[in-house]
Amino acid sequence: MSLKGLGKKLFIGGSAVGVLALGGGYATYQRRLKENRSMSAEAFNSQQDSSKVAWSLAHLTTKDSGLLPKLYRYTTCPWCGTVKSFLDCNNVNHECVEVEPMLKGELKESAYKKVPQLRFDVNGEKGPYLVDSKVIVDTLAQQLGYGKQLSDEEVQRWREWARGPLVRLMTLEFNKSLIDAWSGYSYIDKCDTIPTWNKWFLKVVGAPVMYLVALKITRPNLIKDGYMKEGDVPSVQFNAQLKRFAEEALVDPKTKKAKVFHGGNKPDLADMDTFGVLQAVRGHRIYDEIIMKSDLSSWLKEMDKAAGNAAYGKS
Ligand SMILES: N[C@@H](CCC(=O)N[C@@H](CS)C(=O)NCC(=O)O)C(=O)O
Repeated sequence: MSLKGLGKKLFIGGSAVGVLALGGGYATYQRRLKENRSMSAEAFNSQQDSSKVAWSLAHLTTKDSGLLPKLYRYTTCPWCGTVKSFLDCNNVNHECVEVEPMLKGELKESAYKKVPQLRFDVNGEKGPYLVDSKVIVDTLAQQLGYGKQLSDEEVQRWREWARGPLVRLMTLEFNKSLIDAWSGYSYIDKCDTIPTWNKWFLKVVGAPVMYLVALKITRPNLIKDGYMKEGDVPSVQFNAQLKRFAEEALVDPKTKKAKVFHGGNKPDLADMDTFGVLQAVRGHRIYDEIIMKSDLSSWLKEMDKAAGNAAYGKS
C-alpha cells in the first residue's frame, strides 16, 4: 500500500474512533441526566425510616454508639465539600467513600444518583440515608445546636453566596480549558479502587464533558444572572468574589477589625460552607493561587486547624 493510501486509512480510522468516543460520551451524558432526574432528593429523603434517622442524629457525636456514617462523595464536588467541612469541624466521626464518577458503582444500593449522600448504617442494615448537601448540613446543624445560625439572615446570605456564585465561578475557572478539565481528574490517580482503564475513560470522556458543560451551560448562566459579562475572564470574577468574602465577611462591620472567622473566634455555618466549597479544588492550581494571591490564606490556615486537617502542603 502506498504511503498516501495508509495515511487515508489512518485518517478514516482515527475519525471513526473520534466519532464513536463523542457519540459514546454524549449517550452516557444523556443516560446520566435521565438517571439523575429519576429520583429527587426530597422524595428520597422522605422514603427513609424517620425513627432510624432520628436515632442516628441523636448519636452523631456519641463515641460508643457504633455509628460510623459513610459520606459518598467525589473529591472535586463542592457540595460534598460542604458536608465534609461540617462533619470535620464538628468532630462527627465518619468514613468517606469515593464514588467513581462515570459508572457510580458505589451508589448501586441507592435509588438517588447524585452526591453527596450520607448513609447511617443502623442495626447492621444499610441506611437510612440523608441526601442533598444543604439538607444534610442543615439537619445535622439543627441537631448540634446551630438553630440560631440557621435563622440568621447574614449567615444564610453568605451560605447562599458560597453555594451559588462561588461554586459556579469556581467550576468555570476549574474547567476553563480542556487541559484544566483533564487535570481536574488527577485526583483519581490516587484512588486504588478505580481500575486503570476506568481512569483513562474518565479523563478522555469526562474532561471534554466538564469543559463543554462549563462553557455552554455554566458560563451563559453566570452571564444571565449578572455575575459576568460577555468577554470577561472567569479568574477575574472568581477572585473578585473571594475579595468580597475577605473584605465583608471577615471584617467586623462595627469595629472594622479583621476577624479570624466569619463566626468570630469559631467557624460558623458560613465559614464551613465556604471552606467546604473551596476544598473541591484543594491541591490544584486554583487553590495555590488563592493561597498566594488572595487575602484568605490565614483564614484557610485557621479553617484547616478547626477541621483537624494537616497544614496545607504538608498532607
Ligand atoms: N443540590 C445538590 C447538588 C448535588 C450535585 O449536583 N452533585 C453533583 C456532583 S458535584 C452530582 O452528583 N451530579 C450527578 C452526576 O455526577 O451524575 C446538593 O447540594 O447536594
